[in-house]
Amino acid sequence: PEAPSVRPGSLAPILPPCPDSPPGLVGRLLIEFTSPMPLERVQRENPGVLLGGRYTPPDCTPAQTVAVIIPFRHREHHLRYWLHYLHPILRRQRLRYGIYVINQHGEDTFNRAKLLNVGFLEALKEDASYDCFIFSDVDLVPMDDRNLYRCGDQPRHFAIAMDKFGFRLPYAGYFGGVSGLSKAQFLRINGFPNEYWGWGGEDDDIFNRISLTGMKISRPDVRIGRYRMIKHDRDKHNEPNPQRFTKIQNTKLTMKRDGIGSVRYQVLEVSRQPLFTNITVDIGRPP
Ligand code: UD2
Ligand code: MN
Repeated sequence: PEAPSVRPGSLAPILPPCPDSPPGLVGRLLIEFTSPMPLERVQRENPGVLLGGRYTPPDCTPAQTVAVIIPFRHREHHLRYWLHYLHPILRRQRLRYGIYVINQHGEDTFNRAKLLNVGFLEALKEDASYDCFIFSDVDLVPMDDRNLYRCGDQPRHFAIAMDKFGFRLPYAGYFGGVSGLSKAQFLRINGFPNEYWGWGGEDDDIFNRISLTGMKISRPDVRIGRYRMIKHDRDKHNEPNPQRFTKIQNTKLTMKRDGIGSVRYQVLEVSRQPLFTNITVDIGRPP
């Protein structure tokens, strides 16, 4: 066999492109949330993950660089399960990726979509080469590693068959849970809305933005897009937003002024942990 080629001026061999269908996937996975999951164990079991939750496959060059963005507050026990299951999956999928936990500071009303906008901007500040953004709830774990966390030529909805919805889509326009947009797709819809405070509606607004800009949602096979959600009660300060029904009627008007172009926030702390980057942010409060 030929010797591996070497880039001029560098000692690193040029690796072949990562395959479209990664070898070594296992398919359906056993996911459970009963045994406790200490962070030290998760760290021990993922030695290949670099500080801040970064990973690059050792044996091939991926086509994309993926930022996984998690909206977060007071869900440390969910995060430990998420990291335990997802790092090995993403590694088997041969992704170059980084994990960003966007932690809402304070106890004002939660705002999931605004946190996701912050994650998009802050991940790009860390590494301008991110070109694919996967937005994931902290409590959702895929049950099949063939559900590839990558971007395509249309926005992708990954969490299409959740245990809590009887492994079916709850409605045709459902876009919640886990979704993925390329950088260009995200900018085309002006990012996500900043004005949905509390639970609900923001995922439907994002769906509207995608439809209104002439894009179509792509989804995995229903046998593959299966998820388990860690059972939980509704958090404090994330009560259902009573304005959500009227707001989602007006996406066409609001999406131009409200989005990634208008998001205001203050980063309070960036901390690179062994398995993820934590970004604590003040996003303000509802008017
Ligand atoms: C559903 C959707 C979710 C979103 C939400 C409405 C599913 C599986 N997911 O989630 O994508 O559209 O409805 O807003 O249907 N979080 C915290 N701390 C908090 C509150 C929320 O970390 O105090 C984060 C966390 O990542 C959580 C996510 O926000 O997974 C969504 O909140 P949820 O899990 O309480 O809402 P759920 O399960 O109804
Ligand atoms: Mn949930």
